[in-house]
Amino acid sequence: MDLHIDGEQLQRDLEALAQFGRSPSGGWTRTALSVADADARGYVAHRLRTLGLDIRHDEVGNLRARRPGRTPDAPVVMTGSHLDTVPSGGYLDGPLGVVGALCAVEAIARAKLTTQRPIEIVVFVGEEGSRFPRGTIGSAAVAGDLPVDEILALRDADGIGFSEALATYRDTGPPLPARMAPGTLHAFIELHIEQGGVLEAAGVPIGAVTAIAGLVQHAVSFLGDANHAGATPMALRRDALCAAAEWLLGLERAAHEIGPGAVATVGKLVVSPGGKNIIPGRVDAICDLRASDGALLDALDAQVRALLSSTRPGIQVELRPLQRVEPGPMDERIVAAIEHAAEQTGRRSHRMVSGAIHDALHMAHLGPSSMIFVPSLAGKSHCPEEASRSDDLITGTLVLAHTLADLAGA
Ligand code: HGY
Ligand code: MN
Ligand code: MN
Repeated sequence: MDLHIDGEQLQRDLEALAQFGRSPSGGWTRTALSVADADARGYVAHRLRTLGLDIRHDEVGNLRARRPGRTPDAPVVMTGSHLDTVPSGGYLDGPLGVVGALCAVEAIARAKLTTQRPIEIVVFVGEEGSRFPRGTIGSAAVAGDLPVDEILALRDADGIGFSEALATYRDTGPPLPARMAPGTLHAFIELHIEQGGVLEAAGVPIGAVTAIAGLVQHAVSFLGDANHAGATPMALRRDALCAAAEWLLGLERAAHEIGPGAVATVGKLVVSPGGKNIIPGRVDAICDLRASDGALLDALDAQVRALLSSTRPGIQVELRPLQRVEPGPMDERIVAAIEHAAEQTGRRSHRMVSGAIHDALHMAHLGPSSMIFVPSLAGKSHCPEEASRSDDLITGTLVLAHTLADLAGA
């Protein structure tokens, strides 16, 4: 099959999306259902229209655009990713999977290929969890892992409801049901940057993802006693920040000791009342635990809780579970299709596990799924330095096009 990716169009699309949500502190901050997110999604909708696709939105704001197949109601081959970012994140995490899907379908159309099955591009809402208490919102809704009414009831830190914020998307007309019926998905493939350094170190341009690590996130609060920083003797203090610090270092030690593939992070921590001459009375933190194996994730979670129960005297602790997504395998048939597509383009590929979580993890609960990774320069991601070689971006998109054409029965 002779498919060709318009690399300049791919670059133009990435640059167009990068106009939305630039952060004054560097990088991009495009939170779910923000104006910047809506503007980026509007650009993608415009590009989907130029492809002549049938565009719909669903109940939770996912954008769905379908290219019909010769057998219209055959189970669909889906591809896509997200547009929202972490605070001061990069411009490729998410957008590459959306723009790559656009350019891959464009290449299939340019080659005048019809396919047995429909191909559908999806833009998932709220993958990063930067605004609402959890992430992978759109894909969890499509896969039926999270009820729609629970999503619509989510509230952000300012108390704004998800259903209220949906208005920012300015969608018109009746929405599709978010949940896809079992048996309607033939395959799901997500193109994504690796967000690690394995492919770059191996000098291989394509990763075929065999499994995705799972995630547990908790909100943890330490309640001590705010008091005068100068007049309060050390023996009389109930310093919430020192208690949190002891827990944090215990968390780090636990992740090291539990074994490879287990990682723990506290990226968000708020000290209150926050005066430089006040003993911290309260600390609110969010811990993020990951492991590629369910038992490892359980062991890490148990350690986090055990450490909290041995917090220093005089400090009260509260733990509020935010999210748990089980680690999961990808589908061998889809992984093999990605490897075959890479071969067809004359490229090597490398089988690997994803340490980052992705929408594909939920889609795998609905039907056979996998991911195509492209190398991240210096393994950096979730930061302004996130970057990849443009040749690799084009290669990943070309492999996606071949995989879609193959699985959709071109
Ligand atoms: O956190 C993650 O792994 C993903 O980037 N949301
Ligand atoms: Mn991310
Ligand atoms: Mn992502």
